[in-house]
Amino acid sequence: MAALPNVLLQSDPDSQETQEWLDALEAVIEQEGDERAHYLIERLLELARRAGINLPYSATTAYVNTIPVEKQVAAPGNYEIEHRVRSYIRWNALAMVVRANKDTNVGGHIASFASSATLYDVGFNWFWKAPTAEGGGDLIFFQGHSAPGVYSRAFLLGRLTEDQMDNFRQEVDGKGLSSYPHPWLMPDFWQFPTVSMGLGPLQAIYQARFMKYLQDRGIANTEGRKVWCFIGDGETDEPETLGAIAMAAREKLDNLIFVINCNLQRLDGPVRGNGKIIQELEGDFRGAGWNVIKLLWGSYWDPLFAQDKKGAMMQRMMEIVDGEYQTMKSKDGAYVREHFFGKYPELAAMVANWSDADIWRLNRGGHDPHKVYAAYHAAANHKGQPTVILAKTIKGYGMGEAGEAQNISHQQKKVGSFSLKGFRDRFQLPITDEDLEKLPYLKFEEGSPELTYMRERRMALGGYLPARRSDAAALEAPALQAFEPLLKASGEGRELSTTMAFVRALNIMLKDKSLGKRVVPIVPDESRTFGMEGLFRQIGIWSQVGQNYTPQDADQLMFYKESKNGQILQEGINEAGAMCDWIAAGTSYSVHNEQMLPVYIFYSMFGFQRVGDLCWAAGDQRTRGFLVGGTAGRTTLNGEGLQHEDGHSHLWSATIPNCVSYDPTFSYEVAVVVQDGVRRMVQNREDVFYYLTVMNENYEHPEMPAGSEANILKGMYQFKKGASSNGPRVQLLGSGTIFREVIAAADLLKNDWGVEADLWSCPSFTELARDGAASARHNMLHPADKPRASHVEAMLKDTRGPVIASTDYIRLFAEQIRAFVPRKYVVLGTDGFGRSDTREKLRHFFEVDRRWVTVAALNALADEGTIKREVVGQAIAKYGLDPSKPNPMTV
Ligand SMILES: Cc1ncc(C[n+]2csc(CCOP(=O)(O)OP(=O)(O)O)c2C)c(N)n1
Ligand SMILES: [Mg+2]
Repeated sequence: MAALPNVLLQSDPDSQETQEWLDALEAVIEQEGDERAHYLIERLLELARRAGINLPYSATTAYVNTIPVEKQVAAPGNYEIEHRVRSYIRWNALAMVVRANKDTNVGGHIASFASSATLYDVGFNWFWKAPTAEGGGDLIFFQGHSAPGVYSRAFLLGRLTEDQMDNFRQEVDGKGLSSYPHPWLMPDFWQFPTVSMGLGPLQAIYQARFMKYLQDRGIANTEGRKVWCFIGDGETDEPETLGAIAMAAREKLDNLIFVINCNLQRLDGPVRGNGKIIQELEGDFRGAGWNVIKLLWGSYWDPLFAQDKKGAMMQRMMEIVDGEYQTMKSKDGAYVREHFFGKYPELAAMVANWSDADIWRLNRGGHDPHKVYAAYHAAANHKGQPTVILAKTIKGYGMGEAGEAQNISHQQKKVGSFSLKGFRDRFQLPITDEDLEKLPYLKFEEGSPELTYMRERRMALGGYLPARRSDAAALEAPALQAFEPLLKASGEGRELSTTMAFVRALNIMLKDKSLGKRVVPIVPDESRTFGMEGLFRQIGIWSQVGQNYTPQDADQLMFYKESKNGQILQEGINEAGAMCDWIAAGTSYSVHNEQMLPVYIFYSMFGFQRVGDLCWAAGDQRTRGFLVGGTAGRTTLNGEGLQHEDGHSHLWSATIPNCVSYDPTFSYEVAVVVQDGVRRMVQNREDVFYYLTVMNENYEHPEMPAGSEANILKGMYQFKKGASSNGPRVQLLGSGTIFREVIAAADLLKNDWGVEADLWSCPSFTELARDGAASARHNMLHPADKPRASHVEAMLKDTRGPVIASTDYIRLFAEQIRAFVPRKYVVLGTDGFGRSDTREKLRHFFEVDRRWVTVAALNALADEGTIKREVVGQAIAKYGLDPSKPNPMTV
């Protein structure tokens, strides 16, 4: 498509007429105000469009500040003091990184915070409320690489010691400061882990919306509280950063402010060297429905704009691409004179009497506290839309030759003495030449105007930030008896799936007096898949606007009910968003001082595998709640095939240290695990979360073997003991629906081969493995003590015969316990790509069904020498297994 003509760049055939129109508009703006002017322009556009004039949509505006000087709200406060404070903060942030790297090689970043110091300072001084008895305070997502700046401020305020500052990134001995925001490592300080780029902004949106949910449901008053999210311009390349911005606008999240630090650089080089990141983002956000505030130029430019009657300077600003803007800031005033002003005579004339130093002083918006204040003020008071502030800054501001606006800025963690001197002089720091090399931390004395000012500002805003709370009141968990229907046998001919069992458990929780209101069911458009549609009517789907239509199924008992105080978060086909809902609800005990219990049920294949990094962030953030992988297992989902059949989510979940996972077979296992999860999370307030896989295969459920609760939770209990005999014997292990094949294999072994089997249900190979590893570690470190037996050993020690496990997951899942099995151990699993077929055929294909378990058991007995090898061949023949069957791994 040919480029559309840019009418503004065409020569003006009738400049007098143009001027008349402009004058008329100017007069309207002056006399009747913005709204009237807006109205008139809209009417003109409407007329033009009706007349068939092609007016291409433009979501971008000129490359200038959105807030004109005359509309700038004046910053209160004492500029000089704030500047001195900020200069100290800048210095300490630099010093802590350089000092940490003198003796160790632990890294750290100087340039990111150097570019955003003012953006943070204005927020800390004037906008960000800390939680108090009256209100929960604002939520701040700090850019991970700017952590040194946040520590530096905390140090000046006496919240951190010099010793801690010197242990930046040295976390192991327990007195260091974490490299990035990590609630796990600094639980009283950081709220949100942000350094996996893109996850901060995505989570910020859902945190903002969850605040509205809490408000609508009458659980917490979140009115007036804001979410401020700091983002790197390079970080906007992440699909997660921009992926949910349309939702933020649709939901009118005016409690959400994105501050994008547009220093034009990422790690390797420019973000959009040949374009303009700010213009691109302006279009993206405005198009999505956000209020966009561009903060490009600092106050020193204002007099030049006032002279720029014909728009030549604006034109020049638009012509230049980011790569060039970056280069200019790595040079000097003379270079800017030549390359920026030199292009047009009228521009050159504007600065003809200026020195190069004057030109160099022309600042960018994000470094001007007055303009930053005005932008924040506008953002904080904007109604009906989220706001994004696009702040133009310089990466490595103040680093001079050591890394100001250079492509190496991001990685620079050493600063030579020449640059240190430059930094000191630029920020007028009281450090002598001799002391410079020692990189002393600067502090304001007790009683000094600066320290007093800093403290007063924070006290006016409720206290220090960042700060993380963790003392929300405990809730009482329902007793196991509350889940009684699930503990009993389902009854002859009454079949149900573990999914149905879980939904019943959920219903029991929802009806619980203390817990019910706190449960947050979350679904990404899969309620019907899991038979949860009954909940729509029962507790409603939350919507800020209620239900402005008659649902198609209004005449049905279980109609699709949206409501303002609905409880379900129906996220649409959006697993990442649903995961963020879950994190927001699961961290509410800290963020809002209100315990909630999120239960997010998803298609297990689209869980950990799809949003694994968010699951990791959830662990870091100490999220509490249930993740439920429905239609789990490689062979249990009838049909669907390769991209749906999960044979490995339990390996993902096992990688997260505070994730407790189970693969239950029977409804009583579900009940025991759920009850204990609730008890641990909301009653004991342990920072763990649960992952349960549930299946949609219907079968009868037996009654819980008496007294098995504790062992179910440990991950292994005796389901049934074989008859006592002196003949060959095996131990059969299994989990999930495949445990039923294992039970059937015990019958085949007995009836066809005279082999007795003891049956062990293993609801959690992962918990078993963790316990085994902990016992082994203990024993190694306490050689003189009586060795501690792992649970697996304790269960199997008085038994006889080889141990065979079969599951619906890949072998590694059950392999986890190999080291703790006291005898020969054989594992069957579903390694290979899934595919669609009947359960029976798939279980045969993956070699995990009763016949394969039987053959594997016989083979293990033959290996032991307990039975003759030929029995194995007889079994293969008897069960019709084809020895030349291809390996499922390869087909
Ligand atoms: C998901 C992810 N990918 C890569 C990185 C490595 N990384 C750290 S900072 C950075 C560049 C950041 O650039 P920008 O977002 O512009 O932030 P700035 O430091 O310029 O403010 C990269 C690639 C990361 N932290 N997370
Ligand atoms: Mg950047």
